[in-house]
Amino acid sequence: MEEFDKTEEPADVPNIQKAIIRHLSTTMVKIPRQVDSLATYLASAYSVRDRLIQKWNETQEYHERLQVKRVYYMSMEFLLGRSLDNSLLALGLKKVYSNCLEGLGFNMEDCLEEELNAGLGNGGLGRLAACYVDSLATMDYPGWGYGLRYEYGMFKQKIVDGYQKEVPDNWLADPNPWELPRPDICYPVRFYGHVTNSHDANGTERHVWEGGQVFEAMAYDVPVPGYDTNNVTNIRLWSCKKSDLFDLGAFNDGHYEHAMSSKLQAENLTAVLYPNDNHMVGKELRLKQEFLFASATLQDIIARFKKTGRPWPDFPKLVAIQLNDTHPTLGVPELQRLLVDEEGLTWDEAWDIVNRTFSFTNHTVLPEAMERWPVPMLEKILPRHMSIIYDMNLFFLQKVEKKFPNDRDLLRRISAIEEGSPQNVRMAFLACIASHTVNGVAEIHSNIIKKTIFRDFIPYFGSEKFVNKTNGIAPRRWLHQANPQLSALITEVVGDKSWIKDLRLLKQLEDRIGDRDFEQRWMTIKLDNKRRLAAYIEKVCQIKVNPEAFFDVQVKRIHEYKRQFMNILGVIHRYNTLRAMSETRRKNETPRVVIFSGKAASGYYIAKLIIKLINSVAAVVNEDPAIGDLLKVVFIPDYNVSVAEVIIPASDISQHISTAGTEASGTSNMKFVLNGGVILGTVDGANVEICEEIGEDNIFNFGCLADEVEDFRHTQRYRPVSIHPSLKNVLTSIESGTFGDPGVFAPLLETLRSGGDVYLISIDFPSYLEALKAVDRAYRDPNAWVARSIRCTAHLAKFSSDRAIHEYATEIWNVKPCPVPSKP
Ligand code: DL6
Repeated sequence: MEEFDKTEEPADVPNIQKAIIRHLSTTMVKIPRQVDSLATYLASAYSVRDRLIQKWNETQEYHERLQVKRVYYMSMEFLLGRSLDNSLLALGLKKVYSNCLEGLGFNMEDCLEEELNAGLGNGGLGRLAACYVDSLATMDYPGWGYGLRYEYGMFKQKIVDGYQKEVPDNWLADPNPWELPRPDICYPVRFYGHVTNSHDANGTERHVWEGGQVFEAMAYDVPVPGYDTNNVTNIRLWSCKKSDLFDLGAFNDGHYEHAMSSKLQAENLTAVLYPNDNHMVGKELRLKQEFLFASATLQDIIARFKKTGRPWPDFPKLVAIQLNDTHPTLGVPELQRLLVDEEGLTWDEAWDIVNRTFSFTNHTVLPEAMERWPVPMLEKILPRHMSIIYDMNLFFLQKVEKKFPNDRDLLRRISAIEEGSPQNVRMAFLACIASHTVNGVAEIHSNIIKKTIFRDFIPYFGSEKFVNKTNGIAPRRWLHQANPQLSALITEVVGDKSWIKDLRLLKQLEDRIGDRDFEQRWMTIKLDNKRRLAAYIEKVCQIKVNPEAFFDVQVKRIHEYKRQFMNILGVIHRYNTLRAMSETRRKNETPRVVIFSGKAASGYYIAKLIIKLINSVAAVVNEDPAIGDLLKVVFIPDYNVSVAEVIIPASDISQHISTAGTEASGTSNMKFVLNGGVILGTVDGANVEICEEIGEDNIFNFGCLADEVEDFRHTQRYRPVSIHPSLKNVLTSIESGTFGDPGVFAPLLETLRSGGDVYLISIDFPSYLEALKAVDRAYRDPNAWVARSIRCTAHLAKFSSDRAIHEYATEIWNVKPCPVPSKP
C-alpha cells in the first residue's frame, strides 16, 4: 500500500535537502565529516520548525485580526513526548523527508530516535493536555496551552537490583528545536511582601501589594501543528528568570555568592516537575510554581485582551480559561486582583468576569490528591491573594446563607476555608465557586463527584453546572504515528486518510470481520508490532521473549489504587499453577509474556516495593527451565510517551484494574483498544463507556462495583474477611522466600492485612483469576479473537480527543473553529 503524502512537489526534495544542509552547517556548525544522526535529526527538526513558525505566525495574526474568542488551557503538565515524527505527519511531509534523509545517507528511524522526550508531566493528566492541544489545532479551534517549562521533567527511571532509582531528566541537554524563547515576553511575579489598604478620592478601597521578592517569568513558545490544516497553535511555557541577573551592589561588595543566589533561587522555581501523580505535596516551592504559572498566564492574557481595545465586559467574549485540575486555581484570585487592584474595576465587575471566564476539570476523587494549602503559608507568600480568597468565600457563603438560612453545617461543609489547625484552602472548592462549569472526565467519575466532593454545591448552583466530558486521545499520535502499518490498512479500507480526523469512519472495519484474508493481515500487523516490542525488550532488559506468545500488558503510574500488586499476585498464581501441572498438560498452555512499565513517585515506598516484587518474580520465573516460554515477566524501565508508542500497539490484552470508583477515567485503556487490543478491566473510569461502545462480549470485566466499595471497605477494615485460598497460597509463596528475602515484601503484604486492604485486592482477587481464565479460553479461538480485536478498533470513535474538544468548545467554552485560509 502506497503511503501517501500530500502537498510536496517532487521538486521540493532538493529544497528540503538544501534546508537540512544549511541547518547542519549554520545552526549545528558541522562540517560534512562531523555529521551524525543527532546533528541530522536536529537539522531536520530546525527545517521543519521554520515551516511551523511561518504557519504559527499566520495563525496568530489571522486570529488576532478577526478578534476570535480563544480558549486557554491552563495545565501545570504537558506530556508532549517527541515532536519530529508528529510534525512531519501533520504537515504531510514524512515520506518526502524520509527520501531526503536517505539521499543524504541517513535513515529516518535513526534520526527520530535521537530526539529526547519532552516529559513535562506525570501521566494521564499531562498527556491529556497534549492530546487536547493536538485536537484544538487539528480542528482549527483558536486556543492555546499554557504551562511551565521545567528544566528537568519527569525523572528517568533505572532499575537497579530490582529497585527503582530516579535519575534527573535533563531533557534540555541537546538543543531543543521545538521551543522558541521569547525574551521580549516577560512578566514580573511577586512573592511575600505586604498589602497597604487605603481609600482613593472617591472613597473606594485600594490595595497595594508591595515589597517581597519579584521574579520574572519568561515565555517559551512551542508550536503545535494541526493535522492537515494550516493552523498551528501554541503552548506557552513559562520559565522563571530574574531580570537583574546579579544584585550589583552585592557583586561590587565582593559578595559573589550572595549575588548569584537570587538568580539561582529564581531559576529554581521552574527547575523541576514534582513527580507526584494523584498525590498532593504541600511544599512551598510547589505553591510558588503554581503562582508563577498563574500570574504570568493571566498577565499575558490580559495584555493580549487590552490590545483589542475592547471594554472589560467583553473579556469573557474573547477569553475562555480551562483549569486542568486545581493546580492552576491561583489564576482565579490573580485575575480578580489584576482587574480590581491594577485595572481599577469594582469587585463585582471583576467577579462577574472571573465567573464567566473560568471552567474547571476535576481529575480525581482520591483524598490524598486534593489540593489544600495551609492558610498561614498562603498568607505569607501571597498576602493579597489570601485576603481575596477570604472575600470570595465570604460573599459566596453569604449568598448560600440567603438561600438556605440557618444551616451552619452546610456553610461549614461548603466553605473554601476548611477549619482546622491550621486552616486550609480547599482549592477544588475555590475552583468550583469561581467557575461557570465543572466537569468530570468520564460518566462514572462525573456522577461520583456529584455525589461526593461537590454534593453540597448542587442545591445552590443546580446540577447543570456539573457536567461530564469523557476524556479522549489523539488518533494522530496513538494510531497513525504509533502504528503505521495498522494506519495504512485502515486507510485502505476507508479509501483515504479522512478517518484520521473522523474516527467514526472506523465503523467500516466491521464489514471486514469474517474476511479471512483481511483478518490474517490484521493479525500479522499485531505480530509485527509484537516483534518490534520484543526487540525493544531484548535491547533494554536483556530478556528474550517469544513474539508469538500472548502479550499481557499493564503500563501506567505505579499506584496502589491501580493495583499492579494484584496483577503480580495473579502472575505468581499462574506460575504456581504451571509448576504444579504435568508436562503433558503444560504443553497445551499458551505461552505468555506479562509486561509491566511505569514509575512510582520517588517518595512512595509501597509503590516502589511493588516494582521490586515484580522484578523479583521476573528474576525467578524467567530463569525457571520448567516454565520456559510459557511465562515470562518483564518490567520495562523508564515508561514515557515514546516507550508507550512501542508497547501499546503490541498488546493482546491490557489490564485496567483499579478498584472501582478510584480511576477517574484512564486514557491508556482507549489507546490499547484503538490499536485492536482487548482489555481486562474493572467497572471503573472510561472502561465503562468503552464497554458500552464495543459491547460486553469484547471486554473482560470483573470485580466489585463502585457502589459496593464503601460497604466492602467498611467490612474489611473492621472485620477482615477471610483471605481466599488462592490468595493465601500466593502470599505463602512470597513469605516462604520463593522470590527472595520475604522480609523485604512484608510491608507490602501488610497492606492487605492490618493495612485494611483499602484497595480491596482480597475481595476482587477470586473474580480477577476467573477473568484471567476467561481471557485464556477466549484466546484459544483465534477467529473469535481477531473479530473481537477488529471490533475494538471499529467502535472507538467516541474516545477521540476531537470529540472531547468539540464538546468542550460547544458546551463549555463557546469557541468556534477558525481555519486559516491557504495562501493563493
Ligand atoms: O483525566 C486524565 C487523568 C485520568 O485519566 C486518570 O484516571 C486520573 O487519575 C488523572 N488524574 C490525575 C489527578 N492529578 N492530580 N492531582 O492525574 O487524570
